[in-house]
Parts: sequence; C-alpha cells; structure tokens
Amino acid sequence: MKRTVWSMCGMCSVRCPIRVEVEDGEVKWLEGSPKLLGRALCAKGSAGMALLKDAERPQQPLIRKGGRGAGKWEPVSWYTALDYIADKLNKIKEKYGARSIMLSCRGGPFMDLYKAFIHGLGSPNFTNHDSGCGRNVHHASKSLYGLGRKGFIYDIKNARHLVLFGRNILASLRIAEANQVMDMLDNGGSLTYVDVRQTITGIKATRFFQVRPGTDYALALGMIHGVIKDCIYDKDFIERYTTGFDELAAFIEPYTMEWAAKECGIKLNKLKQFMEEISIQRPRVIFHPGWMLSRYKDSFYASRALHILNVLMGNIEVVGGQQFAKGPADCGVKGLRSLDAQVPKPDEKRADGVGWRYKHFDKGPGLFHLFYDAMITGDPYPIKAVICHRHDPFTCFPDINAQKEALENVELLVSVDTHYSEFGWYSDVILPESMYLERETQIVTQKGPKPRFILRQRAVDPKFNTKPGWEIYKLLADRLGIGQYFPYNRIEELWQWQLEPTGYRIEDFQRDGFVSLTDKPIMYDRENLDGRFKTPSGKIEFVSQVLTEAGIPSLKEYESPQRPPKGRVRLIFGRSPVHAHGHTINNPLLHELMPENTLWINKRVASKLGIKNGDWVDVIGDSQKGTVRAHVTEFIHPEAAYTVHGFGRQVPLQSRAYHSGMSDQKLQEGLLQLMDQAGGGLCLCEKFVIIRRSPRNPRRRVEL
Ligand SMILES: Nc1nc2c(c(=O)[nH]1)N[C@H]1C(S)=C(S)[C@@H](COP(=O)(O)OP(=O)(O)OC[C@H]3O[C@@H](n4cnc5c(=O)[nH]c(N)nc54)[C@H](O)[C@@H]3O)O[C@H]1N2
Ligand SMILES: Nc1nc2c(c(=O)[nH]1)N[C@H]1C(S)=C(S)[C@@H](COP(=O)(O)OP(=O)(O)OC[C@H]3O[C@@H](n4cnc5c(=O)[nH]c(N)nc54)[C@H](O)[C@@H]3O)O[C@H]1N2
Ligand code: SF4
Ligand SMILES: [Mo]
Repeated sequence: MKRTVWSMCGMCSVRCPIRVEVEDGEVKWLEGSPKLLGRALCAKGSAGMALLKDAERPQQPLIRKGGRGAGKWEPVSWYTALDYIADKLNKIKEKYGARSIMLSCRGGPFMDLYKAFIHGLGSPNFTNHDSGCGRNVHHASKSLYGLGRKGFIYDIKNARHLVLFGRNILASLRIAEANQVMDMLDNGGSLTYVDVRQTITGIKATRFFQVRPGTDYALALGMIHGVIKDCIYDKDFIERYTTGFDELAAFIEPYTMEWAAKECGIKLNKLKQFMEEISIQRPRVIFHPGWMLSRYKDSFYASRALHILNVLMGNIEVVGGQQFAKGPADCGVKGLRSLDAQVPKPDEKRADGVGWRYKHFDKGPGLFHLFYDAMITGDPYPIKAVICHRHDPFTCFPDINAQKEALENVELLVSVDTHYSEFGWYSDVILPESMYLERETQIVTQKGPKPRFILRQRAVDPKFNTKPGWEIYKLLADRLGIGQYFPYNRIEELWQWQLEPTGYRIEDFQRDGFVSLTDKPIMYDRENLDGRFKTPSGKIEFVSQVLTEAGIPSLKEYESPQRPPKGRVRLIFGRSPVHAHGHTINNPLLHELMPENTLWINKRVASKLGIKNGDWVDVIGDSQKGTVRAHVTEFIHPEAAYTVHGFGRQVPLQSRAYHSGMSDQKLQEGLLQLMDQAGGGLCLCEKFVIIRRSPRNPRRRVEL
C-alpha cells in the first residue's frame, strides 16, 4: 500500500520540505511539499533516490588501518567504533582538557544536537563551514543592525526591483526563493544582475552589468552616492532609526557614479537609468546582500554597502522589502525546548580567538580556519581531536596540504558523514550517518513571515549499517558520561520533549509534516521598531560601535583590485544548478547530467593562448595543477577564469567522481591565511593562475 511520509530534502543545505511516497518499503516518488513548494523539487532533490540506492557510500563504521589517507580501513561494529572514539576522547580530555576537542558541522537548523554534545563535554569549540561561505555577509549585517544574515527575509515576490551582486539566485538556488523571483518577474518587477560573467540569472534579468572582477564595492559606493545626492532615500526612516548618516554622506563624496562606472567598466547611462528606476520603485527595492558574495579583500564592505542601500531605500519591514524573520514568540507560542540550553556553558576561551582576540566576530560558531593556527602553534592551547559532522574541510577550505600539515598535530579525526568525504578519507574513524530518507531528525523552527515547526521523518529503513545523528550522539554521550544531556532513547521521546513547552503534539505534524504557527504573515509596526535593532545604540549603525572599538573602519576607503600579473588570470568559482558542492559529484544521476567541470575563458584571452573551445587546458597555481576542458566564451571578463566548485575528488571508492574535473580549492594555495579582517571570510577569489593548453593525455587518471 502506498503511504505518504513528510520529510525534508537533504541533497543540499536548503532542506526543502518534501513529500515522499513509499510502497512496500521502497521510495517510489519524491516531490516538494504541495502546500509550501507547489510540489517543485530541483534536479538534486529529485536525485535523492539515486543516493538511496548508491552503494558507493560508507556502509558501516570504519577505523583506519594504514597511514592517514592511505585508504586502508577496518570495517567494525558500531559498538567497537563508538567505544574506540570514547576511549580516545577520554584520554585526550584527561591529558589536554576537554577544550582540546572541537566539533564542526555544516550549520543549519539541526546544530542544537551537536552543540549540546561538544558543550556537554566541556569544550567551547563548536564551529562550522561559514568562513568559507556567508561569514562576511553575516558580519556585515550584524555591524549595521546587530542582527545576523538570517535576521531578515526578503519579500522578493512583492518587490518591484531585485538587485543581485554575484547572487546567482536561479542556479545557486533555493526553490522557494527561485519561485519568488519568477513570480516577481511575472508581476512586472525588474531584475538587475551584476556579475563578471553571464549566468542563468543574468539572462533572465532586465539589466546585466558585467563588472571587472572585484569591483562590486565601487559600484555599490557609486549607487550610494547617487541615492544620497539625488535625495532618493527615505529621510524619515533614516532620521528615526539610524546613526552616522552625516559620516556616510561625507565619506561617499568622492565616489561618484561617473567614477564607479569607469572603475567597474560599465556604461554610465545604464547606471543612471537604473537610478531613475529605483527612485520611483522604492521602498520596494531589494539589494540582496549576497549569500557567499564573491570573495575579494573588500567583500565585507561590498556586502555592508548593499545593506546600507537597503536602509536608504527604507525597505525595512515593508511589503516587497526586507522583513524581520519572525519566530514562535511573535505568534504567542513558546519555542521548542533546546538540548544545548540545558548544558552549562563551558567557561573557557575559544581556541580560534573569536570572542576575545577577535571581539567583533560572532562567537556562535567562530571561524574554523583559525583553529588550524591553534593546532600548529598550541596557542592559546592545543587542539587534539576534530569531529566533522556533515562538513568536509578539505572541500570547504583552500590549500589541503596546509590543512594536513596542521592536522598532523591532532590525535583523533572523526568524520560523521553520509558519504566518503575528502576529509573522511583522511580521518581516523568514519561514522556513516543514514542518508536523509532513512532517518528522522529533531523538530526545528523555520523562521519567516509565517514561522513553522517542521521535522524530518524516516521514509525507509537504512539500507546499510548506518545510524541517524540523534542516535549516534546519544550513544557517544552515554559512553562519555554526559548522557543526561540527551534525555531520550527513541526519537519520539525527543520530539515530545522538544514540543513540551509549545502546546503542540506530534500528531499535529501528521497532516502536512509541519505546523504553521500563524495563518497570516506577521508584520511589525514600522512606526515603532524601537528595540528591534540589536546594536549597542539600538539604531541601525552606519558607523558601527563594535567595529570602531575593534579599531576597524565601518566605512572603508576603496582600493582598486589588483590586475592579474602578466600571463595569469584570476580564478573564480561558483555552483551548478545540478550539484551541491562536492557531495553530489558521485551521484549516479547527477554525474550523468554533469560529469565534470570546465574552465570558462574569455574568447580574446583564449585566442592569444591558442586555446579553442573544448581543448584540454592545464590550470596551474603555485605547486598544484588541474586539467579540464576549456569553455571559451565572450561572456566572461578577460581578467577572470571560472570553474564550478566541488570536482576533482580523490576518493577511489567513488568510481564516478574519482579525478573527474578539477578542484579549485587545491589551487588556492596560501589562501587559508588570507582572512578578511573585518568580516572573517576567506578571500577565495584572490588567486591568480596560469592557463595553458594541456600536453597531457586526458584519459590517464592521475593525481591532479
Ligand atoms: N574553493 C572554494 N571553496 C568553497 C566554496 C567554493 O565555491 N570554492 N564554497 C564555499 C561554500 S559557499 C560552502 S557552503 C562550503 C561548503 O563546504 P562543506 O560544508 O564542506 O560542504 P557540503 O559539500 O555541503 O557538505 C560537507 C559534507 O557533508 C556531507 N553530507 C551531506 N549530507 C549529509 C547528511 O545528511 N549527513 C551527514 N552526516 N553528512 C552529510 C557530504 O557528504 C560532505 O562530505 O564550501 C565553501 N568553500
Ligand atoms: N545548485 C546549488 N545551489 C546552491 C548551492 C549548491 O551547491 N548548488 N550551494 C548553496 C550555498 S552553500 C551557497 S553559499 C549559495 C551561494 O550562492 P551564490 O553566492 O549566488 O553563489 P555562487 O554560485 O558561488 O555564485 C558566485 C557568482 O559570483 C560571481 N563573481 C565572481 N567574481 C565576482 C565579482 O567580482 N563580482 C560579482 N558581482 N560577481 C562575481 C561568479 O561568476 C558567480 O556567478 O548557493 C546555495 N545554493
Ligand atoms: S534546493 Fe533542491 S537539493 Fe536543496 S533542499 Fe531543495 S530540493 Fe533539495
Ligand atoms: Mo555556502
């Protein structure tokens, strides 16, 4: 008999709500939640079934037998693997203290569990992937509003103009957001897209600005200049809710639109036309502050400038603008009970220096890459165990060799993953988590205009000897004497425990897989937003007190990005709509759609180098090299070469992905040290590479 299971997609980190059809213990159909997504799924989401069947994933716990990375594994029982880890962690705890253990996970809504585990052990060192992703944007948001990147949502559907700087929203996608963009376009809204190359989003746009790589900040400054000079900003809103406007107006003086157009290499009349449009369309104009935002030395300031433009538009808490993300309290509902909130906070400084050495950064997850310094120097103290849950630092962070060097000082590396990650392959123990259709998760809150509680339910039993995260950490916690922080044995007990304060019951999730906490979208009274901004002054701070105290300018002078040295181009990267980072490359269906990446090269540059479309090219960094086919096009700026991130995988047990395409992160040598001091993000676009026609026989599968 067919039955419906409500769940959440796990093929990327967006976690779309889905409906799964199961018959005779098999998944027969996957689709987006009819109520929330109109049944839509993306290509990756639809390929979930292929992952379920895929045997090229870890099938039982594995303990390393040979040297790190040698690929020799002993398959063991869960009992043995968990005892092994618990024993090692206890010894490390005794010798170096609990603080020498760190845990990283890919962030997202399920963090509560992993945080409770590491804090329960007595270590403050919880971290995530975000210095490779959205930290600059997050910190830019915090410096203005006191609220992070997820403090706001964008009402794109009702906007009259959406402005995107390198936010390739229709390819690097979230289904609900992409649908909103299409609705906005159908409603007659405008879309302005800024990139160094043409994209799926760019071709749908009303206007496309192709800028010189690394000049977004200049363009945003020119726009601020135009907005202030022509008085197309919301004066009442600025007066009532902001500080530092005079400083902003004085700072912006030299950055005229003429200057910006020249610096970015775009047409002034097109920029002026844009300004005219937004002067009529505001406040329903959204400047998306980026998700990852292209990674240059000033990307924190570029994102901050985009936030400033939103404030000037007065688009906060308006229909078609930027709205505060609402939670249970806004609906008069008590929040879910949190595991981590029951655990006493470890009274220790973080090893990455966040919160004390770097006071302007958000202490929450800190910054993973800074732990490598602690591993090498032992300052402020050594790190001796690294647990990576749903995180692959060798794909996420640049310069794998530099990472390996630091990890030599670490006694225990554990990967809790559904796949063999590059880090997992190098680690000491792999704990295989059941893939998303085979497991439940705890209930989580999704904030927004209509906040909801939602959960993932198991559609089918695990195909292999894998376990869900909630059970893995419970079993480990029991062995480590911190079982009291995980007060459940079965998932139903955890759900009930979480729901207790809220007044909802698990039966309430049966109909749709989620419970909506309100019928109508919630909007705050825009005339009374006092107390909503969490900065020291309680206002939106154009000049941030926190940054000033840290000796960091809020309004930084523009510096023109370096041009590539002779014979080199800037290596930039992005996503494909059919892959999610590195972990879908081996998926049988998605591999068929896109088996390898290419290198986009400008036509003129390629012609000078004697490279034709489809030729094999070597991409050479300092000591590393990658070989891929050339995609020769006029739709990329000549200073840049572009590739899709995630390829060039080196785990032999993934036969499809193995050495298919090239890895951008391996070429990014030296960049592990290049952190944006104001934003905390790694400057991943600051690498210049040499391109040449490859003399190599491409069929030979050799080390990249
Ligand atoms: N050079 C370069 N570096 C980059 C980027 C780039 O484009 N270029 N992109 C940056 C960005 S934006 C990000 S977000 C990061 C992403 O970096 P990561 O966070 O490392 O990325 P993911 O590939 O999403 O996931 C990491 C691991 O999670 C595993 N996984 C997937 N599903 C599950 C699950 O259900 N359970 C468990 N336990 N594990 C699971 C995958 O197998 C994979 O090994 O990389 C950043 N770094
Ligand atoms: N299909 C799919 N969707 C995803 C993901 C995925 O892996 N697959 N990952 C998710 C994650 S973790 C993230 S962080 C988001 C990222 O979402 P986006 O930030 O939209 O991500 P990217 O695809 O990395 O796009 C970066 C774009 O920046 C452009 N660029 C490079 N240099 C410059 C520059 O100087 N100026 C401008 N304006 N543009 C420049 C590149 O050409 C590229 O098109 O996507 C999310 N959605
Ligand atoms: S965007 Fe696609 S892959 Fe990501 S959660 Fe949604 S359906 Fe799944
Ligand atoms: Mo990301």
